[in-house]
Amino acid sequence: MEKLTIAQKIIKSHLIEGDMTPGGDVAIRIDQTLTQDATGTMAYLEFETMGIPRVKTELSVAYVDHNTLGAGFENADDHRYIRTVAEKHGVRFSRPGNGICHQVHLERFGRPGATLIGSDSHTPTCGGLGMLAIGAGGMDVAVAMGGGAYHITMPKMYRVDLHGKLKPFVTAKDVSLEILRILTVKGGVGAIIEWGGDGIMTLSVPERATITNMGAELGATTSIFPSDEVTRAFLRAQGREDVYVPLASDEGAHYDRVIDIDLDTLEPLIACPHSPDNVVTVRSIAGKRVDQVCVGSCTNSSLYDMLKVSALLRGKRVADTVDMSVSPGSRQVLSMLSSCGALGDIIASGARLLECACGPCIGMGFSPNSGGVSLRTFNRNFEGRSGTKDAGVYLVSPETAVASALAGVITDPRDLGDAPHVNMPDKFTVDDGGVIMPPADGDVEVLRGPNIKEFPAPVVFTDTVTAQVSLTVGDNITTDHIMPAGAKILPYRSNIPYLSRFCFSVCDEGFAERAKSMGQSIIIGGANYGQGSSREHAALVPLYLGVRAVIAKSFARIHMANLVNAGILPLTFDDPADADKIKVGDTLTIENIAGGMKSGAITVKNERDGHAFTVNCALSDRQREMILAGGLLPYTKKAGENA
Ligand code: MIC
Ligand code: SF4
Repeated sequence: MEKLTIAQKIIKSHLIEGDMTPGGDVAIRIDQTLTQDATGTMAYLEFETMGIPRVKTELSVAYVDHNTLGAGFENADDHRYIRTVAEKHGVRFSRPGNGICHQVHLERFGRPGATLIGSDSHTPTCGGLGMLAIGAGGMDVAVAMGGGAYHITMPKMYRVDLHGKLKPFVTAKDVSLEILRILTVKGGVGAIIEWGGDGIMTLSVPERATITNMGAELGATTSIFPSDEVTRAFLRAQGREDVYVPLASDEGAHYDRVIDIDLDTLEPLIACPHSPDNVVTVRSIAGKRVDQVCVGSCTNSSLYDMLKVSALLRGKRVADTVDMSVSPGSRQVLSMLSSCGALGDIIASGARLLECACGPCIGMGFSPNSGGVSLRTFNRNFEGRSGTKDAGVYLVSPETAVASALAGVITDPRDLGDAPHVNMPDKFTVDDGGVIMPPADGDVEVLRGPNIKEFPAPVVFTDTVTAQVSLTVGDNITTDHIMPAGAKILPYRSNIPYLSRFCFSVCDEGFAERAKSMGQSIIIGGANYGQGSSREHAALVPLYLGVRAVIAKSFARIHMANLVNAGILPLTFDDPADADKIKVGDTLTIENIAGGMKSGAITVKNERDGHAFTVNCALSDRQREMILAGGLLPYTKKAGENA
């Protein structure tokens, strides 16, 4: 009999079409979806165009956790739109303040063996309880809510085996940083990472979720742990043991790569600016001044993390020169911290309590001072993401965060003496009052504010495109470069024309105007173009600005899918050296697009010097048709008409 990995088993049990050979296109049935508010407005606008009265999934949840500052009417209007559209179509609505989507989903909704897609790149957090949880663009989530299949390129399987047990003050976050050090931010592209080995029995579900969460930073399709007695205990404590099923890979299952990590020899680690894989030991940079420390985010905001933080802060004060914030991941975490008294220790230490939301992680407040050094328990430290362009953001464990906040300089937490022992409750306090259930009849008026604008009209491809190059960029361009977030811009996620002014503003202030004046244009990118967030705005905004194709050395998975969904042609250089020969303002002719997409190779000519080069087009049949139709929405409409 065929020996399967955990992910292969879940894919097989949800397979609608395709063959499971790595690199092939597979379509899978989706059991659950999640959206958050920064990508959700778009996803529901897209869902509405499909004309489907009620979602067809087992469960769909709309969270509000990103845009919670409410500096103007925009956030409140968008929340009201999401609440009403969710109620109308049978989606549960997790109110602002109820918590970060991934933390709440892990606590209350995720289940082993099921499939989840979410319009957020950290959706793999639920892989911590044996779920196949994948980040996707809003359009893909809209299609899944409507009962459509989710298409992915069948990934390779990697396995990471953990051995032994973590030493005091060394944490699951350090495991995440270690694997980033080994694999880098490109190392997981095209792969699903399964975690195993005897060491995983020592890790609780929230710790496992810290690890699967940061698999997003490796570029992996997702990451997954087995579902075992640890999973069962977590679900029981959440009052949800009924959804438990055991899940393990078959003995002898094939992995394309196996990595071993010895937990006993790991040390506290830190990712230095401006990339999560820029990892060194905390010890090696200890003593550096720290201006700000932030604890929270979907990576490290569980009750377990917060109890450790509180125990380490007990009876101590944050250094005078440090501004420290703590954002618990969910209302459940916050209320349990408060009822056991641990919250008091955090408050007494001088740390500032922020609401249960993404907050500083996405630059929604708490931006560091000019040139500041900020230590964060988060998952991304891309340039400018904190809201302060010249700040240096470092990623650490909660333990390292507290040790450094107390000392005012980067400090190895092992210098604190004895590690705190925290007792986890056998039962979490369950109160799902923060999640509004949709009425059965869907008789709800959807309320839209003036901030909600139309999304860009699709463009159908002609066989030859001649356009100027509007931008050339290097490797590892993130979606935070393409379409920045932060307190000033994030409220406009449902207003593509306004957002477009800020496209690529982090690296090239003149891009938006230039692209617009060119009418239609082409972007030249490096390797791993579009890593990071799942925001489809990083494709919709360039589409609005007239970008027809992106030619890169390689693409990150979700962004490439978003480009195709938006009807922008993603092409890769056959010879990466050709990228360096192209300048902004050059006119490129892309010939025989329909035929080239089929054969997989297209010829591009640079009209400036006559240089012709080959680009590859690795698209599935379905994706090719999508491009020719002008993207996923017109394609879905057409498919519906032909059905
Ligand atoms: C992020 O961490 O970058 C975000 C904000 O959660 C994004 C989604 C978004 O841009 O709205 C993500 O990771 O997908
Ligand atoms: Fe929110 Fe940050 Fe997690 Fe993204 S990475 S979902 S912004 S907490």
